[in-house]
Amino acid sequence: MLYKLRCVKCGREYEPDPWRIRCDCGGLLEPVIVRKPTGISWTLFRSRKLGVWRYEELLPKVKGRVTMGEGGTPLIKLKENLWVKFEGANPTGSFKDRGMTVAVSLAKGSGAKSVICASTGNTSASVSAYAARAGISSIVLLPRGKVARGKLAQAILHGAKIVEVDGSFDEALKAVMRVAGKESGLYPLNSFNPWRLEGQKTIAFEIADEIGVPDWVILPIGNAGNISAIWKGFKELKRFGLADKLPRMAGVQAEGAAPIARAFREGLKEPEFVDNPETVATAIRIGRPVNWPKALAALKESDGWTEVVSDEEIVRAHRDLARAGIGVEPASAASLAGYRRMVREGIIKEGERVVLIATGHALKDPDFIPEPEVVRAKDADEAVRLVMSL
Ligand code: AN7
Repeated sequence: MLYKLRCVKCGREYEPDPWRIRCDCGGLLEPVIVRKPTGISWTLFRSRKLGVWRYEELLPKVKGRVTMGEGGTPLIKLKENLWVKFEGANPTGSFKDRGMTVAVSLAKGSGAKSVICASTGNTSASVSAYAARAGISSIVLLPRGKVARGKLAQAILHGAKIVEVDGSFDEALKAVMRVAGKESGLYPLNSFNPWRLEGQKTIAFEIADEIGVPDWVILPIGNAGNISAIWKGFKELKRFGLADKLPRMAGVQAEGAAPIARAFREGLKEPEFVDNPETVATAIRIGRPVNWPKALAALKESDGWTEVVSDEEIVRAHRDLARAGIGVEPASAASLAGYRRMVREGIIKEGERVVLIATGHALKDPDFIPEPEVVRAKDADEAVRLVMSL
């Protein structure tokens, strides 16, 4: 057996089981690889097609893969020592696909009647697409009026059953935690599902494969799954002799939804949750991040850092990335906004190599894109005159 499941709260261990999502004590579970898989090397990985399953020895065994070639996303160089990992290039336009290929494969192989999630949008887009691909139905719970248009469109397009909940994502997630499980046959795909995070750790593998381990990895934090997944990926590389160092992890949150960033900065043992989270970056409009124990551990273990950025800083970073050719959604722009603060504050030192995770595509949130300044022409002649005058 590749894995055992260990509770991050009480340490209790379980046999790996796709339906075993939480510890009996309520704590989060972490899939721990028991021993180094035989034969793994960069040479072996590189002999395979790019993407999540290139690293199959470090992932759960599944009966049949539900896959659309997720992962293998571009690492775009912005300038010397600064890269953007463009997760918008995944099949549904966000990093969530890396997790869903693993978790939906497990759900399908273990008799789930349906898959279910609460979502600020991207999880629901990915869940509904991967469920459709697997031929199982999906149920998505969304905070009413707070999901970006592109993401809602995806859930509709792929045929999810949609439940809108008054209140924030946190309220919707509460409902999922209550209803999901083996009894109902509803398989939960939020990031408290540890198997999903196994897929997301491949972001670390791809970065290390392409440029080696950087000094810093900076990403937005919402429900706080991704930061712990990426950190776990780097730790496994080091443990198995595939890397000789670890990066420092930096998490960025928006002013109106920053419980983890504040807890880390103030050295609190537990975050103070936010009841009415607010930010233009709706993806990370989350006040009670369920993975907070894993995220605080990743920040602490990696000698990491957190930043709290304003919506204005997010807007500016979003525009500047776009003007560099990289279209991301607002939450993803938080990475650049956080990087800028870290440089100003002297946290990132001259010559340090930094990777920003751009978690989702600009097309996810078309309403966030400013109104165009247009000139209008009634026919080709006038259009030609206008073009020449631009
Ligand atoms: C673009 O879709 O929580 O810290 O329900 O869509 O792992 O939660 C989305 C989160 C960052 C935060 N960037 O990641 C959901 C959801 C984008 C996101 C995050 C999300 P986590």
